[in-house]
Amino acid sequence: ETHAASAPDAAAPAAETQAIGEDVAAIRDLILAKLKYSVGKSVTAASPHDWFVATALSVRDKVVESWLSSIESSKRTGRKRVYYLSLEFLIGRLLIDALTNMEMIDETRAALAELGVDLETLREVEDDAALGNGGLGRLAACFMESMATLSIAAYGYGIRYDHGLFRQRIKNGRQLEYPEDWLSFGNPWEFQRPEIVCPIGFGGHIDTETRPDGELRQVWHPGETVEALAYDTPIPGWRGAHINTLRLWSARAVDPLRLDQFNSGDHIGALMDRVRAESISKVLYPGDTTPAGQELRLRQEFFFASASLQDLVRRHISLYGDVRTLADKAAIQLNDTHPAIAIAELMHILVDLHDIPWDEAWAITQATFSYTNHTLLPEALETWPVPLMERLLPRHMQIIYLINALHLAKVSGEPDATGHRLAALSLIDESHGRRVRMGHLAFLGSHKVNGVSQLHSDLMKTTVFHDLESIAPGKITNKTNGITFRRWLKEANPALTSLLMEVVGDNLLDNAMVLEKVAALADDSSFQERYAAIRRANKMTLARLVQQRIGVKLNPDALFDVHIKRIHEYKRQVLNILEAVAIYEEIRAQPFRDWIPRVKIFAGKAAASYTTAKLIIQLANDVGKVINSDPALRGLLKVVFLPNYNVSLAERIIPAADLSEQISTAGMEASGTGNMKFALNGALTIGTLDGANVEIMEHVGSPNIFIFGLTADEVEAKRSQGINGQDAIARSPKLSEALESIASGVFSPDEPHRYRGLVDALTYHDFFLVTADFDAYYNAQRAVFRRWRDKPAWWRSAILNTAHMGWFSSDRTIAEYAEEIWNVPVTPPGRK
Ligand code: NTF
Repeated sequence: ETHAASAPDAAAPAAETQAIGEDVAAIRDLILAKLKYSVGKSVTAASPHDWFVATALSVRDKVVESWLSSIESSKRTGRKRVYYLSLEFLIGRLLIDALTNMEMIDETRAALAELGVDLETLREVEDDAALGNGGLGRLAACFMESMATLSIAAYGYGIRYDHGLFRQRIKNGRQLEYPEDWLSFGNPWEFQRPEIVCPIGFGGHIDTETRPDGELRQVWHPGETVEALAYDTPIPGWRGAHINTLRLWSARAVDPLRLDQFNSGDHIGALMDRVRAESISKVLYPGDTTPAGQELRLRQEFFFASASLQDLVRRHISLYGDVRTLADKAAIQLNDTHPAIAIAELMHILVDLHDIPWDEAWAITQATFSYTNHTLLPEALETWPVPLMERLLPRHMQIIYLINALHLAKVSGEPDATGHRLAALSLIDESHGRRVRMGHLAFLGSHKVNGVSQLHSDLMKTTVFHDLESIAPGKITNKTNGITFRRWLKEANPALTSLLMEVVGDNLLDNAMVLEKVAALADDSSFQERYAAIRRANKMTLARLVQQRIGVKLNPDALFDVHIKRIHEYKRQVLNILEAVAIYEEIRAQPFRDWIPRVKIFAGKAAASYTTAKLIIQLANDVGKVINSDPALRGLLKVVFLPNYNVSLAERIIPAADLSEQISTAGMEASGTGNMKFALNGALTIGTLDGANVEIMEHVGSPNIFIFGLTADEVEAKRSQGINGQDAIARSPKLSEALESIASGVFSPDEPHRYRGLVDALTYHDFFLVTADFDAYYNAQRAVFRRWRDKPAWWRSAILNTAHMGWFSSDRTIAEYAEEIWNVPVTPPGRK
């Protein structure tokens, strides 16, 4: 019933205006009703937050309408469901997202305007749902949106943390962590489901019983039980045709308090069980440097894996009556190893609770599960101490032993089954205490295992999963990551989206591949001008935000060189800072050369316990402080660190970036997804041949990306010769000067030796090969400058980046998972 804007008959535009007018009035009235009856405020008393809630509730009504019919239709058609298990969903804000996908944004903006309320103000008062750390969690959020867009009947399962990722403040250049409190004003998007509660056991003992048929059965009697309570958030796909559910579990005690204890005067002791139970869903990623922290993390993993498995098995049985058909009707995707204990939990459910014979249960399990690996970093590969598992999950530990025994029995018959090989294949790592390898468990319990870029998937086969791959050739596949264009193009950069739609048509968000049409305009000077004007406006907006937040004034005509992501040594923020220092010294030496004004923008959080990463944050801030206040630079170089990086800040920064820093040590960044967001929005990338950068280069063309540095193979070869940086430093005067000034306290006059250790590490033990890549990086930056001076050439490259990024839509990624891993159909969006 939509009226095509291009309809040839003259009556159409009038009819459309009228329809929109009616919509606007209806939306306005609905918002007013929500404000009054749900928020309980009058128009005169309402705060921006009240208006936000009223608006959210009004769009939520439309979402729910479509949600209920999606659920009904999945039931009716008996469709296979996808369950995405993830300890992280880094969602960000939802208001603009819901309005966009329900195609209500213009009408709602107009309705609010009639009420004297600005939608942009409401956008800003929503707290980010920051239930994730970085790329892995954000990927889960993009995937939820794309699964709904493609009408896949999917559920996301995770934890409803009371406190998401910490809030970062910078004081005297240093990171401080504060608790984040996203629920303090309530959450208008979620529905509590008090009737959906799963008991979660821990500890206790196991009895052996004899079943009526004479077989033995293991019965687990947990020593402690907590409850998982469901909260559902509807996730609308593009155009609102299909809505999925994100079901997050909150932990609570079976008994809210011990009344006898309370009445006898022990008011705090009476709440102990409750505090212990609730601590499970209290915070995202509790510090795991202590044994108590490690135990809590394992409790979180089992808590949500068990609740999710109980829930989906219950659903399957109520629909189909027989748990043995589970794999036909359910695909469970493990987002990294965090939910891998679900494999043992499903075996427990099938074998212990449903009396399914072991071999059949194992076949069902393998056919149901698949696993995505997101990192090869050894410190991130999860292992759990056997004694901890035995204490916390005694039955699951038994099951893991049995899986391992059968697995090793199968391979020990092979001719090459040396002790060394069996040790590498075992689920139990015996090399430093006995530990359960969760990656091995995830691999064995799955029918498919995937990496997140071609390079990463290839490296999986030659490194951590080398031995397992040899006994299951073909199990490892690649699914290169993607991003949702609804959020990262339309919502973050509406002006650019409109321009692109003028060229490619308004189905851009239905089929991102139509972006290719933009390539024909890469050299068109009037198109370049419009493209550049939009980007300049975005830079002005960001400049205002920077001024507000940290009081530094930016020149919007400077090159915005942006490095935003978690702070980690392998991501090499230090390499970027070193280049800033080198340029700083050069400008001071020759202040009147034709320098290009440039702003280096950093943002990102360091794990609270990661000392070196925190020192890197301090270095960026210290360097910025000196550079930004040096009058000799005449504003030619600025270095800023924006505090509290999160999804909503990324939505502001990315559309304003000219240069995207993707400079990890090759072989270490599994994929990257920020790299895709930047290139789509028209930033050029300076990067190594790492992760998805390789595929971005293949798509945008090597002239339109600045690739430098050692390749993954060269990194490996170089490391095997030693990682001393002295030679590289000696060969590069710029590098040695930059290091020398940092080490001598030029940027830390209050504590001259602050960075001595950091510089020593680079000099003598440069594992991330910063020194080895410095000159190549420096030269790549000079190539960037040459391109920047030639504006038509720059804009040509930027436009070609945008034009060729369609393949990196998460719709493409999800369609691949659906076809090659889950075996479920997809329905592309489009006008009904
Ligand atoms: C991250 N992994 C990788 O570091 C990124 O390269 C990748 O883009 C994302 O996953 C999404 O696949 C993690 O966050 C973790 F936790 F695995 F280290």
